[in-house]
Amino acid sequence: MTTNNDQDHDVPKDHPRSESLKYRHKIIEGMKTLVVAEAGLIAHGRGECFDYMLGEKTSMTAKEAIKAAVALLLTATHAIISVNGNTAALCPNELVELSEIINAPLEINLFYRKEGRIEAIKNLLQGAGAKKILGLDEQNMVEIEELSSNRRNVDPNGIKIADVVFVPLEDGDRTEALKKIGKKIVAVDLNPISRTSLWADITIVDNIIRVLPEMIKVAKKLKNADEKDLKNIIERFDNKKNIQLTLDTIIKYTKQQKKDAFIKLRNSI
Ligand code: PTJ
Repeated sequence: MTTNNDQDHDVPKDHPRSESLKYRHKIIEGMKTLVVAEAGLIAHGRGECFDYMLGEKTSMTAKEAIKAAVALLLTATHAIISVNGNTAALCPNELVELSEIINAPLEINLFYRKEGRIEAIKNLLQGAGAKKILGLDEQNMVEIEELSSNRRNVDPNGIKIADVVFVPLEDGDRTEALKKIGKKIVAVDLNPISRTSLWADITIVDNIIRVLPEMIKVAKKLKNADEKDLKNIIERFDNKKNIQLTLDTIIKYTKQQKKDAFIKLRNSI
């Protein structure tokens, strides 16, 4: 019998949910090293719940959103990737790789400020190969007045001057505030009806652990595409319609589960 009594977070490979547990433990380890805020554990659990309802896979609608998001980031004058604790803990290598391919700097921007967190995330990103990280010099931050949370302090060479901001796992008020000051927002949020999802220009409803590798793949393909073709991709994308189709996917999947769940259980006894 496999146990995890020692709490060392080694996940048995044959565990039916080993993939999900692996990421859960990354979040827990991240909290111990200050990368992740305590509330980040709750945010992750909320995400897991929505992921279940999407069948824990990237939908066609998410793929459409990813393509449009990459096109928007590639055509931006100043694109920036905003990094919080959960995203850094889950996929530091992918953040660095995407940042290099699309030429968009990483800026650490936290909702929950706590002594040592910025340093911990900086070290993690540098360990993953990041050469340049913005949002480190707390003395030289500027404020976004429209925003009351800690996230209002931004780097004068990053989010402040960006025309397109990529905000994985966001809390709603910042997306709204950034939109109000004219930024275009690309969001990743497993909750299709969060305020972030509804306010963003392009909402990718999928798990960040699947989104970043897919964005990297698409970015490699689109990097040398004509500007005209990239603009066409952006223009053809309709975020509202995409979110509605995603909700249809969730409804369809849940209905299917209603039929299948107990059959699976019966067959495995
Ligand atoms: O590191 P900090 O201090 O900047 O804080 C980061 C968190 C995520 C704790 C903070 O931004 C927060 O509290 O966010 P919320 O308001 O809980 O929103 C997070 C959203 O991300 C929720 O809608 C979740 O469903 C979603 N989410 C959680 N995990 C994932 C996710 N979306 C995509 N991929 C995930 N792995």
